[in-house]
Amino acid sequence: MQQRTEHSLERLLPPAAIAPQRLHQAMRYAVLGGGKRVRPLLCHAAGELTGADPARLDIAACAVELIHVYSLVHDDLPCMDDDVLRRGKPTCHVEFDQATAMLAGDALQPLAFQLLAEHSLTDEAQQQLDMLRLLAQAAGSRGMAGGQAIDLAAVGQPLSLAELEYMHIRKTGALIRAAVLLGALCGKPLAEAELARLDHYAKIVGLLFQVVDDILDSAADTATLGKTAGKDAARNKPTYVSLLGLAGAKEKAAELRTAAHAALAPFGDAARRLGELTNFIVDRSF
Ligand code: GRG
Repeated sequence: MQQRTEHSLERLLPPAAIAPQRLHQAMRYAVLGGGKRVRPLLCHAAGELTGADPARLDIAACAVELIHVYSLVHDDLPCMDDDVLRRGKPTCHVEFDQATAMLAGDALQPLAFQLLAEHSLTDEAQQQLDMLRLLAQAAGSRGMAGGQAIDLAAVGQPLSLAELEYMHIRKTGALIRAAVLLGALCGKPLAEAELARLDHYAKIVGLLFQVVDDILDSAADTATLGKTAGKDAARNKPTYVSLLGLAGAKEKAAELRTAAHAALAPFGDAARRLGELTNFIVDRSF
């Protein structure tokens, strides 16, 4: 499935030979050939739940991934996290230059919405509008961008667990939630209670992803992560590990895994892929 996403992204990104070449090269450099593609995988798995057409899911999955990559490119800039390594290769502004990296992120973001607007992704027109709104909200000031603002303001500040959670629900969780919901919306409409249950799962898995990311950042090395390890501790950034300890963070991840599976249980076998992905996310850290 990662291969499938890679091919779709390759096809949907502007060709490097078309002007402005350097900008298109930077966009392709940032997006292609790396990353775990967790969000596209979640999108496809959620689409399985509602019987969605995989070709439609490809588009929704790529839209979410483009927003994710834009956030990584901007996050790595010197004015934010100032990092030189991402997905095992030099960050976009190191490989190109800061202005090009900024523009690459700026161009990836609207491309995501263009994809959602110009492809038919569901038989229900209202569901397609819901998808556009959900992705916009997830990326915006009350979602990922807002979470990033809270994160930047928190460096060196003692945060409580509740405050840390508030930040991560937005910074990382919002887009992961959008990946799940967009995938589900590509298929047959879910009953209100089912959609609420899937949304509950999506919120849990978003948080779970961040707890695991904190565990990995504290425990794995740079070569394994493909990005600079131990940065959170070095910058005195609050994390689940700094607040709960490594064992406490692992316990939290285990609790969230159980809650995620409980949310999926009533869907039965239709949610099997989502269950497997939940385990994949957690098992990266154990
Ligand atoms: C610049 C608006 C703006 C937002 C940036 C998500 C984010 C906000 C920054 C990324 C920094 C970071 C390391 C966040 C922790 C969790 C996270 C999103 C990790 C990266 O996602 P993965 O592990 O990366 O899915 P790959 O490379 O596998 O796609």
